[in-house]
Amino acid sequence: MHKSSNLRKIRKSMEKTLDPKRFEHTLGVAYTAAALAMRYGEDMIKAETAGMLHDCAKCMSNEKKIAICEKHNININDIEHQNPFLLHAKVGSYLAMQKYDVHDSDIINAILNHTTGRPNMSMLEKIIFIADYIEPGRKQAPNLSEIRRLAFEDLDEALFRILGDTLVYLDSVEGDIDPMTQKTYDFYKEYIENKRREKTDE
Ligand code: DGI
Ligand code: FE
Ligand code: FE
Repeated sequence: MHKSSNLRKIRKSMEKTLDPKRFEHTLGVAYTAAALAMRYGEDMIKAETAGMLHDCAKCMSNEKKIAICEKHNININDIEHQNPFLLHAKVGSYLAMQKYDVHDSDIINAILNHTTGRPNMSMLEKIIFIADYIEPGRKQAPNLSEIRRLAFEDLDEALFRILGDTLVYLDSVEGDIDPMTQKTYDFYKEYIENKRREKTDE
């Protein structure tokens, strides 16, 4: 199947399975991801596909997400047990393969890691992680206009700002921190420090 014809089908499925607000957000992420792909020379169709599918499991009950994980041997950690909404990324990546016929591992990883991130993300994974945070429909986060600008100037700086602001937010609401969220922050803290140092040494 041609990549872009699958994309049209996926868009229709998302319109049916997501609630209207989540569908609006999804379109925002898909188009923002495509714009970032233009900026950074990444495959636009891949970016749009990953954006279109990233929250495909978001409007499913917690019971159903847990049932899918148990049925298909997808590991659920303690934090995910306590905060089952986190599972929408793992379940979403599974559905992307099984239900939406997407087999590109970079797209699957971008869906899988879109909530917590992971150390050493690919360009596409960073694009989806960032697009999710900055898409035009997002309103609550602090520093949004600065991060939106930064996203088109330096992807890693934008990523690091989002990771830091997310930890501050989770601390303020006393949310449990997934070990992967912390690992991702620690990795990019060191990564950014090295990158900034290299820049000033030039
Ligand atoms: O699905 P979306 O709302 O579009 O976005 P998302 O999948 O990035 O989820 C965003 C929420 O996830 C946001 O409120 C921060 C939260 N989050 C990210 N990492 C963690 C986390 N929540 C908990 N409890 N623990 C984490 O490690
Ligand atoms: Fe999400
Ligand atoms: Fe999202």
